[in-house]
Amino acid sequence: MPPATDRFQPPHAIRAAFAAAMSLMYAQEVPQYRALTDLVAAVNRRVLAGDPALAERMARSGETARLAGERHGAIRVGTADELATIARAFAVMGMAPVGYYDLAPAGVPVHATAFRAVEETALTVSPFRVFTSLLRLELIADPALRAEAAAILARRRIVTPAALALIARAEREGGLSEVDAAAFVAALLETFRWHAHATVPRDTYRRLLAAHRLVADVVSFKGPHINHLTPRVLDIDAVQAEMPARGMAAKQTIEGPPKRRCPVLLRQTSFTALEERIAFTDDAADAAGSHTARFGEVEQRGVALTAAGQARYDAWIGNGGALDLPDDWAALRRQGLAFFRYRAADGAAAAAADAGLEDLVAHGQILCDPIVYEDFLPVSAAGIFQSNLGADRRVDYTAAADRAAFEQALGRAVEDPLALCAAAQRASLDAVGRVLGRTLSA
Ligand code: OOG
Ligand code: NI
Repeated sequence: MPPATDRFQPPHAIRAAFAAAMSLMYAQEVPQYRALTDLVAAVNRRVLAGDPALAERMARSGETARLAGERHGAIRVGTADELATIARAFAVMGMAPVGYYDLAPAGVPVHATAFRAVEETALTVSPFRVFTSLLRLELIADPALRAEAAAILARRRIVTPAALALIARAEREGGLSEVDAAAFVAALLETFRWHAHATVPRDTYRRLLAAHRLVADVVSFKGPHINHLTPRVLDIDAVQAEMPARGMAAKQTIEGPPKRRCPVLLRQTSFTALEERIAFTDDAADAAGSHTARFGEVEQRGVALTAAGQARYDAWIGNGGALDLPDDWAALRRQGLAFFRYRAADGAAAAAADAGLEDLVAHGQILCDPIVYEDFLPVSAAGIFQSNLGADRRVDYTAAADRAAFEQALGRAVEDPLALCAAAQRASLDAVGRVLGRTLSA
């Protein structure tokens, strides 16, 4: 008998297959998405060809392999039950909730997490992430509308019975066979499909829309349609500049840190949401209404910052001025502002026994590469939401963040992004230490 796990498809392979299936579906649904991924592929080829050092570093860290298929997407769910179910579905694919994002201060009545792989090797197989927002119904001011929205949401089932059965089997048996995994991917895809038929009459939609465009988007449809899939680009300024020539209306500004030689965190831009024909339940003919929800986005990822580095970024977001972060890999590393992955150079075992980490790095015995930021930025996410919801009217929410309620809905605590990066850096140092026969600290 083979060991039990050999019967199962690795979760990371299921995630990769799911990401590919989502990408295919979205390209069929939204042709502009294909135009965007074509542009990104062209820019990435150009950047790698023109920067051999970057190409080498990315190949070494496994980033080149994942780059072509790298995507993040976003969905918005309506209830605690829906969030819990989605969390179970993503767990089958090795995706855990990482981080808590409160969007209420930015006028968006949701809080969110990002489901993604957490281990380095798993991220290399597939870094696919889904930014998942939960509607905060309590932020709908009108109690009657709030109750109506809750009742509408209570009636729908966003995951098919077939997908639910396979989730339960994976939980019960510890995984899915290859055949079951393929069936699971196909069944789960249905949850994120676009439906041109709203589940509500026109007047209900209008009232939900008046409360907040996002409320209408979450409540009026059969399920949480994927609202964008974002490829990763190595030069976002190039994409921003070239989008119009390819027929895409780029958002005014790029979210996130300024352009730098040494990219940090995450920079994002998007093209505005499409106006799509939809039909209400009381429409005599099909597709008499319209709805804007789905858009296109690109992102450029840089190094993950430590708490100290993040504090400087947050200060810049809060106060403006100049971003107080050295634009130099060595300085970022030595000042403890960013996370790095260390590895021993070939032949490093023969290194002098009493040299410290910095000596060994300086002498090329130990090499280091920036650890990619795998998460999201709340202010940027708010900017992406806003540019796609339309800035017709600004809603102000005074409610405080409610991480406890979010985690209760989720059925577990979210993982801490900083702790994950610190652990990755630590593990790399430990591995180098084993090669060199000593203990190293950053
Ligand atoms: C999610 C917006 C956030 C990002 O990349 O920051 C996001 C949404 O519009 O549902 O995807
Ligand atoms: Ni996004």
